[in-house]
Amino acid sequence: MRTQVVIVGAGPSGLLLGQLLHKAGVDAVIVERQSAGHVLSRIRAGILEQVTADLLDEAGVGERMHREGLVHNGFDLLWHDRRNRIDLEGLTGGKKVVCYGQTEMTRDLMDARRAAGLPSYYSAANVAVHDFDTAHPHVTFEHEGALLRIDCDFIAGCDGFHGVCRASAPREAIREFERVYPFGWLGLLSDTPPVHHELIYVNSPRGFALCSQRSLTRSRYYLQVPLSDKVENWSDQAFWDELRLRLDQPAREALVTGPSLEKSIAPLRSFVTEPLRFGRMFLAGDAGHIVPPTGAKGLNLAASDVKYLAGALIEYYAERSEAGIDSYSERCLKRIWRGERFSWWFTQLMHQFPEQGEIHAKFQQAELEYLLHSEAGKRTIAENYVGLPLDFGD
Ligand code: FAS
Ligand code: PHB
Repeated sequence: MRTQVVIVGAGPSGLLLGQLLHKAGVDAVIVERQSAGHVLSRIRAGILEQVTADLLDEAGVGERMHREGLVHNGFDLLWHDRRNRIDLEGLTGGKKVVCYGQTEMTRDLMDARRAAGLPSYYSAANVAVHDFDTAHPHVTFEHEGALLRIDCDFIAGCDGFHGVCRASAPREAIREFERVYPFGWLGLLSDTPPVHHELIYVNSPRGFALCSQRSLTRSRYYLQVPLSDKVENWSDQAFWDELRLRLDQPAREALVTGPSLEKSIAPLRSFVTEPLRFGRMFLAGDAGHIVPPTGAKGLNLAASDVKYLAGALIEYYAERSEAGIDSYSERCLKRIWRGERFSWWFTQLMHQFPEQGEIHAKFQQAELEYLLHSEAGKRTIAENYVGLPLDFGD
């Protein structure tokens, strides 16, 4: 079998890349380790930057996001029992974010791919990438008992943090930068109305909390928990009780609790791979980088990688130019490092770090007091949260 691009991974990165390439007449096959149902069962990101929302429109899958997504003009930062609204729209000259779950975005992309009859292999086992340092790469995998091989021009490694593509890059050609945080996020999804019409990020002495949402009837909450914690240690009641202790009185009164639809603990890390290109194999999304979700950047950085990669591959086939391919890694990494920096900084600002001693709490207090009493301070939060322009700093 032969195609132009093999995309490894059917998460948002792989599916969005497949859709953008299809719209431009570039053939691609997606090879995914899990079943489609398993991919859709993951509960992950919830906030889309305008760049990501625009990409969904460009891919022809933005209709339900516009119908069901919730446009947010700001969010609250709760600290010392005081709400401080970050007016995203006012501080960034009109920019906003869209609250639309990653699961729904993935579903929209899967539906579009299926409707177009595009080739995807789910439940593919032992996926391996070969000869990407030559002009004739190929991918092998087992599917329904058969060993398959797909020859291609390019391989897009959209297979996430635990994927095979980054792991297959020559060790001497790769640099990895990592910081692991000494806590995780315990997330709970419930069919209850959100506690507030916008998100509430909480810096509480008991730990970070986040009140987010998926719709007007479905909420997503997070609590900072020790890395040693286990989700089975947390009954729904224990979760709601701890969340209440971290909220202010108006939120406690507004909180509607209910049974969890999903509950899980996600570890937090900052991670970047350099470069993102190895011959004819490219890494995009979580395959190349990970951020702590505090800044809502993970999915959005994946989307900008895909925008650059789709543009480079389309340019190659349309103009036989390798300019976009040659600049792919450098262009992505500039934006990735800005997203990594903001995600790390906002995580440091909003979480408890007891192991860093009392002085860290004092620095945090001084920084929050400055930021929340300064127009410039709030603007720096707002312009990073809505997403810096793609050509920022060019
Ligand atoms: P993904 O990991 O989503 O997808 C990779 C795909 O590749 C998966 O379907 C996987 O099964 C497949 N794959 C892996 N190995 C393979 C192989 N060998 N062969 C074939 N396929 C293979 N971001 C936010 O902005 N906000 C959040 O709140 C947030 N919460 C998160 C919680 C968790 C637990 C995790 C892990 C991430 C979270 N993220 C969050 C980040 C997340 O949204 C990612 O940024 C997003 O999923 C990136 O999408 P992909 O790059 O497609 O990677
Ligand atoms: C979410 O809704 O899952 C979410 C929102 C904002 C974040 C992280 C997660 O910063």
